[in-house]
Amino acid sequence: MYDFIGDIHGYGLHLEALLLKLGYERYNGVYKHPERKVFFLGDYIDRGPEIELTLKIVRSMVEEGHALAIMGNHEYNALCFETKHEGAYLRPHNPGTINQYQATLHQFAGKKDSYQSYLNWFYTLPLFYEDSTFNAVHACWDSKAINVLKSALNDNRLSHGKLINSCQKGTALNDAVEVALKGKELELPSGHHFFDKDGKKRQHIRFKWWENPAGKTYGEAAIPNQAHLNHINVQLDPGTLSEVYPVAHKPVFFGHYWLKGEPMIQKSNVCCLDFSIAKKGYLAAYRFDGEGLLDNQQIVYV
Ligand SMILES: [Mn+2]
Repeated sequence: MYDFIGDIHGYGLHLEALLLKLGYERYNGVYKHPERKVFFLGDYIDRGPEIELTLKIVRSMVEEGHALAIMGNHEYNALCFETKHEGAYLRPHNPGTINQYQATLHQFAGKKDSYQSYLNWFYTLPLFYEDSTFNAVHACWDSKAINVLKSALNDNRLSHGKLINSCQKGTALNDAVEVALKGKELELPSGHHFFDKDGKKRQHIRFKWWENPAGKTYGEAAIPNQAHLNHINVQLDPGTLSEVYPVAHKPVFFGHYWLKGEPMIQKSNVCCLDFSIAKKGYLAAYRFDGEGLLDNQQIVYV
């Protein structure tokens, strides 16, 4: 069965420590386990000090059949940053996007060929994965978005052409990629905003898509929690309420949300494994044996 691992963000030495803790051993440069495989949930690059090591470990495990890996928004953003269409980059090169990508650009400076081979590899990463016992996606499992991706993509993967299409705002494919890789957001009532972990002004909150936000405050619905928004009640336009991941569904695994504190599951079938290794937090894994009800005892972290 699978050991799910959340956002690594270039913390390759922590990844090695976590793999050893999970009982994987390195043979001929590749980590493997006699009975188990890793399922990597995306966001391998950016921020941390060992991005190349991280990519090397993940890719070699996938290529030798010891792991599966899906795409995170950072790999998607990297492809968009590096791809030109009609004279412009799909992801504009401005101080904000360069800043987010800085560690990767810096660590691969002078290693263009090696980085290009990883960019090519990013195209092989599916945007989501559906198994008979679990669902996995980088940020948000929403059946409408997943169905759009299923019908638009070949084998749930992007091609060069689909990457270009996926950047066209207002299309179903763009919406679906945004939801699956970056999660769902709620707009704050006019006049309200906050500053995120990078000091960026935000007028939308990321919210817990596995709970109904109706009847909550923005602070309660937000992930991670935003206590300063606890006095404002969520206002939803009728009809805009997106689905809530049903309690009776098979477990869903994802990362993306920069959770704080000791790693734990969110609900018995909802497991976010991003515990902010890139913000002095933890790199977390869930040892999954096919159970329908998840259990905090199965979480391992460094
Ligand atoms: Mn992410």
